Amino acid sequence: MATKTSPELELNLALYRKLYLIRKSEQKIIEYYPENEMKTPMHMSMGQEAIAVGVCAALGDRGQIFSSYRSHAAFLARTGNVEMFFMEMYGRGGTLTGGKAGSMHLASPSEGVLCSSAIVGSAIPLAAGAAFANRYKKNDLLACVFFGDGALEEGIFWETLNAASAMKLPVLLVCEDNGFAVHTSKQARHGFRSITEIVRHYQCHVFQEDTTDAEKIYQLTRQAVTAMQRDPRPVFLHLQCYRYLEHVGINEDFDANYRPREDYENWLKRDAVALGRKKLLESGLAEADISREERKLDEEIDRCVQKAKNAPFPQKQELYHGVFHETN
Ligand SMILES: Cc1ncc(C[n+]2csc(CCOP(=O)(O)OP(=O)(O)O)c2C)c(N)n1
Ligand SMILES: [Mg+2]
Repeated sequence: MATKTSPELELNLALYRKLYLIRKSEQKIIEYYPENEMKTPMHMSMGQEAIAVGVCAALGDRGQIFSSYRSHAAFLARTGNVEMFFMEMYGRGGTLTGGKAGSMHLASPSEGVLCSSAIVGSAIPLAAGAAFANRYKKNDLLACVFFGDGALEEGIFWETLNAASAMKLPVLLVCEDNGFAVHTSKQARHGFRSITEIVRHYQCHVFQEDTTDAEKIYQLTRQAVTAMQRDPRPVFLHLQCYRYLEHVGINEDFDANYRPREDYENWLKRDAVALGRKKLLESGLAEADISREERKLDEEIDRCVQKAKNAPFPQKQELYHGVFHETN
């Protein structure tokens, strides 16, 4: 293990483990998806991992996460449950969602992920509702929702921001701004210059950052939570990122001509996983120690992939279970 330890090194190691876990899990998906055994559309988090990792680490066990269909990073950052992750990718049973969640509806409420939803913006009011319930029950949970820049065009974002500001709901609204909704840039879609300029007019806290450093996002989220607790109001956390792969699927898409490969190459220079590793080396952790951590995670991912591939499919009678309200 680490020769020198400090709280800062411990934090960076914990963040790096999650960054590595998410990146490698998605690389496994890329490796195995062509076998056509994972029957779920894939909206990959690759390139955006630092946001979920930093935010979820800052919220810790108190975090109640809501997410979109691009939820791999949020799910793994909050739960670390690689086994359930691959069971769902392979549509197997043995999880709460019984293989029906796939990639787009990952949820494990007992581990802090309350829902992921494929409808753009639809998880935003649910998180505000959870914040309302938390305040009513006087518990110390922290409701937090991740959504893309496309959700800023949805009425439900503005309605929730308005209601949550008026009701002073302690909810974290985290915008993962990768600049695109499918293939359309935000410049072509947004009738405003700056989202944070507008949101600042609401009675909420606004934080923003353009970084791939999970530690910086962690610190910013801690500041946001402190602000929210001192002065209960929603937080709008606006974070820049870049999606490495196509909107849906496992491939690159620079030949689709809606964004240049140079943008990707520039973002890659500050890749979150590489940066996390570099920071560990700089803080004195030996290469061999980092590699040992990585091997452990690789083995865990391999074990979970094989377990999922060999697991039985759910029984036919499970098909509608949990889909419709059951009265008896
Ligand atoms: C209400 C709704 N409208 C349209 C769609 C189709 N759709 C799926 S993803 C997407 C783009 C969303 O972009 P963004 O919110 O920026 O998220 P990103 O994919 O970039 O993470 C759209 C329009 C949808 N799923 N839900
Ligand atoms: Mg987007």
